[in-house]
Amino acid sequence: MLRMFDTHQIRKTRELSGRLWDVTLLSGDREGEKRKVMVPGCLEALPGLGNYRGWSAYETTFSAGGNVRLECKGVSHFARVYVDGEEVTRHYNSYTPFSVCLRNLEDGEHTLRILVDNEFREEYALDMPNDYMSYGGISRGVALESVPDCYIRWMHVTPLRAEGEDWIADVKVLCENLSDQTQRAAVRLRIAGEETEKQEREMKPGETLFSFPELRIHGVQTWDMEHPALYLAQAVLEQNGEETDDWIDRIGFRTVAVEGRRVLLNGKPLRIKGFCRHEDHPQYGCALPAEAITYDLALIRDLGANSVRTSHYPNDEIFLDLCDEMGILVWEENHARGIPEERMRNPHFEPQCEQVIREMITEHYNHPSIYIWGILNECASDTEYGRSCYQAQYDLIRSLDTSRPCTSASCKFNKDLCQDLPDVCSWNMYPYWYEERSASQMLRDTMDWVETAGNGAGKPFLVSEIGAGAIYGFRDPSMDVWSEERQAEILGKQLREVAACEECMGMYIWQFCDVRVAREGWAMHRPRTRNNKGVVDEYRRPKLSYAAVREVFQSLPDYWDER
Ligand code: ADA
Repeated sequence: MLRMFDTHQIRKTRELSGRLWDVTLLSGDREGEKRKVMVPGCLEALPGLGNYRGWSAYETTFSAGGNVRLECKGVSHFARVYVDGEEVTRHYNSYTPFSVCLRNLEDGEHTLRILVDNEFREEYALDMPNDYMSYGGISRGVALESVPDCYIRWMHVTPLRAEGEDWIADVKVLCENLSDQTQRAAVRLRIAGEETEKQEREMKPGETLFSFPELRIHGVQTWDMEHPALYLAQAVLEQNGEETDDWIDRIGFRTVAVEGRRVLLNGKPLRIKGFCRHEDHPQYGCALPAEAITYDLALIRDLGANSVRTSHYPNDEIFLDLCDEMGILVWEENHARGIPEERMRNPHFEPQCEQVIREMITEHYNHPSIYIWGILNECASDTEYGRSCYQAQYDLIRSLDTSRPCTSASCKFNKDLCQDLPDVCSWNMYPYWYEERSASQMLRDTMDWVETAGNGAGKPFLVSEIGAGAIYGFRDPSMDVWSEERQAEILGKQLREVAACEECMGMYIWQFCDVRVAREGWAMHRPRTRNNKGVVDEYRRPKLSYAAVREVFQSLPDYWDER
């Protein structure tokens, strides 16, 4: 399953995932070993391959002819894609989709071979041994589509404002002409069941953008957390009076704005009660099926939370689709955790970060649940060079999307040079855990500094991480470190103290569930080679802190003006 709804009615599509592929391991002492592997899936979730690093070759076959568009939703970390033995594209970054159009493929059976590498290498600047597991494999779905020479690449719908019973929206549709001749084509829109406008154009070879500003959409409901009303938007491409291609996405009508110290959803000041969540599961690695993601979201809802931060990379669209449906707000961020200046100076770092941002925003633009974009968690925001990267990435986000605010999570107290750049100032803090100070004190100190020397005066302030660790099943009434009792007590104190601070718009708990960490590098020193700050363990079994969090979160309303 690639999405929670059909994305085409006219274009013929087929999923190449949801089936077994042949995999040959190509590295180390397992070289030559063959397996049948479910795609999507992670190599490390297979018996005996829990720590496999290196190259592997995934193979399957498909029957098709004519123009074929092949889309991979995520291959970790690096993919080289071959059709009938010829390399057709390559892509780095595990957490964003990529596609390739093959022109005039001969009718018949073809082989698809994807070489996958999950090694840590200099040229993969965003991956390093880290406080989460960098899994390997074709970890998200693969689609095969038949497209005409002129086809639709994407459609972006920007809800602008409600007017009585209606909504006003901007729509942009990007089309591509794969041929070397100019062709005439029209794009027609059907939004929320209603035919709207049609535009006809000459399409030169390459890309053509069709823009539909200020469209009036009649009688649609506003999307919000309580009533996440969703509608289908379809762009249809017509040539010579025939419908030749289409693109369907699911949209919600809502606005996000920043006003003073608050982020407003449809004009109402949001109070964030959230969890940071890694895509991680002992059985599936990072390739959680829809059922497992749904269970996570059900727990998150039960805990009284209203938001998830996709730390530290863009997530699978199934997760985003489910958040759209369940009215759960999403902070989605690019792929970077704790990267020091030295590595930010790697010549691949900036282009790779920017590519992730481009792919993330282009592909996920229409999700109403995404209310904020994040970048560069705990990177070198305390150096001039680091600042230049933050600046460039914020500029890029703002050039791609003006309808959402942006932020980044910092831990560089007293040294951060970047607080003037984001729309929301976000801080990771671990009072009572890594720090002796109380949560109220840490919050006060950080906010005072951001307001004055930090150059972030007057902006919304968000706690982007707060938490403590516990090992599931370790009970100790004397509250020793790693006991469930100690985590429950610390989290209860942290949350109550943050909730009492009205200038702070909300908080994200680090983290939803325990996760595997790299066995290479510093993180391997964590007990069990896991980051144990989950409120549930890796099997989603609630720790004592579950009840403590639930009590606080459920007592807090979703908006600041509701008492
Ligand atoms: C940081 C980081 C997280 C995690 C956390 C921790 O704040 O952003 O990824 O490593 O610390 O558990 O210490």
